[in-house]
Amino acid sequence: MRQTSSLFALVSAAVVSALPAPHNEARQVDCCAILADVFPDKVNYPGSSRFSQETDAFWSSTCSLAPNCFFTPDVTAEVATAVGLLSSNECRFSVRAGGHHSSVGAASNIGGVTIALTNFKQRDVDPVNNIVSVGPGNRFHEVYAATDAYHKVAVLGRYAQVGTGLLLGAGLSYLNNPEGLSIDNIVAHEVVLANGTVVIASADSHPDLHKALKGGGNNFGVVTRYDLKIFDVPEYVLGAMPYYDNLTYHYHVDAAVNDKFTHILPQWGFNGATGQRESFTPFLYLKQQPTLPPSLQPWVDVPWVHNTIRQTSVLTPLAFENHDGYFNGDAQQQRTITIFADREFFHEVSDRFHQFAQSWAHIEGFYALHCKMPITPFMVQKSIENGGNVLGLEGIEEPLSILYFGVTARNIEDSEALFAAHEEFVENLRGIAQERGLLHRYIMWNYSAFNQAVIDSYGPDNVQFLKDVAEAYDPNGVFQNLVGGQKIPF
Ligand SMILES: Cc1cc2nc3c(=O)[nH]c(=O)nc-3n(C[C@H](O)[C@H](O)[C@H](O)COP(=O)(O)OP(=O)(O)OC[C@H]3O[C@@H](n4cnc5c(N)ncnc54)[C@H](O)[C@@H]3O)c2cc1C
Ligand SMILES: *[C@@H]1O[C@H](CO)[C@@H](O)[C@H](O)[C@H]1NC(C)=O
Ligand SMILES: *[C@@H]1O[C@H](CO)[C@@H](O)[C@H](O)[C@H]1NC(C)=O
Ligand SMILES: CC(=O)N[C@H]1CO[C@H](CO)[C@@H](O)[C@@H]1O
Repeated sequence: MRQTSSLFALVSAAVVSALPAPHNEARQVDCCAILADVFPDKVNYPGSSRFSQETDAFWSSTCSLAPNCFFTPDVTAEVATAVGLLSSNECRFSVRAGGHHSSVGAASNIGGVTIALTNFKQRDVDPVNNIVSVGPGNRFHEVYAATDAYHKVAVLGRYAQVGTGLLLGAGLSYLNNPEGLSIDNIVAHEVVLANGTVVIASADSHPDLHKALKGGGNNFGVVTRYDLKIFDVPEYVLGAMPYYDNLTYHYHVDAAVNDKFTHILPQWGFNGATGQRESFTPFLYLKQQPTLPPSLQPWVDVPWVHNTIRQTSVLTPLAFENHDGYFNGDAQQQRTITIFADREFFHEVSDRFHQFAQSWAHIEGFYALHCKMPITPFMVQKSIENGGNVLGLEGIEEPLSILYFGVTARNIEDSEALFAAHEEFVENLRGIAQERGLLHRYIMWNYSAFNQAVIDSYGPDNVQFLKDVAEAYDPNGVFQNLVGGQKIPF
């Protein structure tokens, strides 16, 4: 098990308070043993190879923590039995899909049970009704591969190894400009509720729960299947190009709005070991074109070192290309704020982040990553057409930009000071954005840190709606009190 002893020392007071309180400790209930009685082969203790495998499945070393056991169910009925037992015994537990959230305590815990959904590999394509049914244990490259076979694609994350937890928070995807966020393209969720009941949540069945899950994260149950819309795709133009703020601004206010076949992810990185800025900007065009479309042309008119532009009709290779250079096991912190796209502020943010990154270059394995990603009024309109979500973005009249900031350190010992400085940096930027009237309250769940108030950022009406749904489906507050991560502010 990696670095467990140092981790205990480094989990700060703030982090501990974000983890649920150990309800049953006084009663000495052995929650792993309760599960092992029923599922002797599916409860994995420290020392077993499966325990190590599940520990290594977390992207950030700060998130793997030290549960007493990993429970590795194969089918929904087993999740249902287990959740019923964990709830009734007041056991702390966590739910982990792909393990790529960087928020400590979101998908594991210390001394409790972590349900690892690794074995839920269903990916059934229904090309007639244009649905793919996806088990939560899939990584996105597996889902891309399943639909590539039919020349279809779902509104998924862009990186090969990222997991389906993305489908509970928001979901930035290649298809955002024409189809909206990932959460808005889910037609049904199969959910295990706190009392072990299994329900299908869709527009026709438990629509309130269905809507609450579109942004509500792990607050309502364990999702054991997602039915996702899939779309026909012709050949794409895709590849990767350098990062330029002016072009990024142009993308937000022009290409993303006026040419919905585009998708661009402008990424700016700083490598501490080389002191070099690096940029890698995946882009694609969702329409067959003999030549590069005008909306992408500016990105090849600037100087670039290497590009991989090609025509293709499959997306799996792009998901791997994007993921190149990302691996599990470093200490990671991600933070995010949302602003209205602004050319001058875009430059300023990049300059300030570069200065910040330079000041941490001495730390082993240091890497800093920054992205600016649009949410356009059309995307919000799509959400409304598809039944709505709980993010509270309705009414925006100009493109928003999700500003992502991530820092990486090789050693967990370096992370405390780095993460604190990173927080200060992002909070300072938030203050500047607010002063200039550029701040939007939204905090995207998937790029948030544990102490960013994500659900509060959805606005009071959505918070009230989520409270009502949580009270209806989980009256004892199991997912509020026993499961960590971003909680509803009760
Ligand atoms: C390299 C990298 C690339 C990324 N790229 C993108 C991107 O292109 N677009 C984007 O939008 N985001 C992206 N993200 C962010 C990503 O959306 C989040 O990290 C997301 O939480 C990943 O889901 P996961 O299943 O891998 O994580 P996990 O840590 O396993 O899960 C995240 C959270 O969801 C909960 N959860 C997961 N599955 C279930 C379930 N079935 N039932 C109940 N609760 C559940 C967990 O309890 C946890 O709180 C990226 C992150 C990384 C590290
Ligand atoms: C960005 O655009 C602005 C306004 O058009 C221009 O003044 C500036 O020189 C551009 N910067 C770069 C680096 O191209
Ligand atoms: C389980 O919880 C749901 C939602 O609160 C409720 O409708 C259902 O009746 C409960 N089932 C049992 C067996 O208690
Ligand atoms: C899309 C999305 O946000 N997915 C995940 C993002 O992170 C949260 C917080 O842990 C998860 O619960 C979401 O499932």
